[in-house]
Amino acid sequence: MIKGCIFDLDGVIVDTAKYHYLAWKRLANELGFEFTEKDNERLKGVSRMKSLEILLEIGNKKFDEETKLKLAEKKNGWYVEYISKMDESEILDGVKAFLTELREKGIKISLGSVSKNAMTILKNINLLPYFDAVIDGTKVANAKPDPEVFLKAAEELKLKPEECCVFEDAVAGIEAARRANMKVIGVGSPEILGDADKVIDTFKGVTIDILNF
Ligand code: G16
Ligand code: MG
Repeated sequence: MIKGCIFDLDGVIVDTAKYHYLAWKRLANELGFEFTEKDNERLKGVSRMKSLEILLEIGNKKFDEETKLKLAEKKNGWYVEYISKMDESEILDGVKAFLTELREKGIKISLGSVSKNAMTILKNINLLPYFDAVIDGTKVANAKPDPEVFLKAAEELKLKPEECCVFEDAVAGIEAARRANMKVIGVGSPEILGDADKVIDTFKGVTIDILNF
């Protein structure tokens, strides 16, 4: 029986991918190359430094470690500026109603994101009070598909992995949930998220019944 739900942030609760994209594109342009929305798909659910590696590979650029850290910091500065303007209106359809129902029925809720900016976003969109635990990029050493982020969330909720269900929009996240021995529900398209136990396109109309496996 499922006693806890673990939510990815970007692509599940809010669409911050568009802000990551704007910031990465700005960096690419500054370095003298183009970065398309299609290229951006490869960065979803991937850590900041790994994202930079992929971006530089696309632009065919090489830098030493110190410069790479500076570039990542620069991108993050722009990203933080974009997300500072976020508010409740950016919560994706149906998410709030679903979180409310879970709380009413005693299901525990955790965040499971590799973003180091997750807390800022949860505060800006006023969702922090819904979460019993928040595991983000400041608390884990290994990004998805490593299961660390989800295992830590289960631990903080004091639940066994098999009592938890993960909601994820990225392939790397689905793999991480599988490796954590949890149920996983994909949010997005079944063609991309075929390895999930179930796939929904949005949370609109989704009820606690979805947790019956
Ligand atoms: C998110 C995004 C990724 C991003 C990562 C790190 O992960 O999907 O594109 O690179 O966080 O974010 P930051 O640079 O803010 O630390 P998730 O796990 O919320 O999907
Ligand atoms: Mg995501």
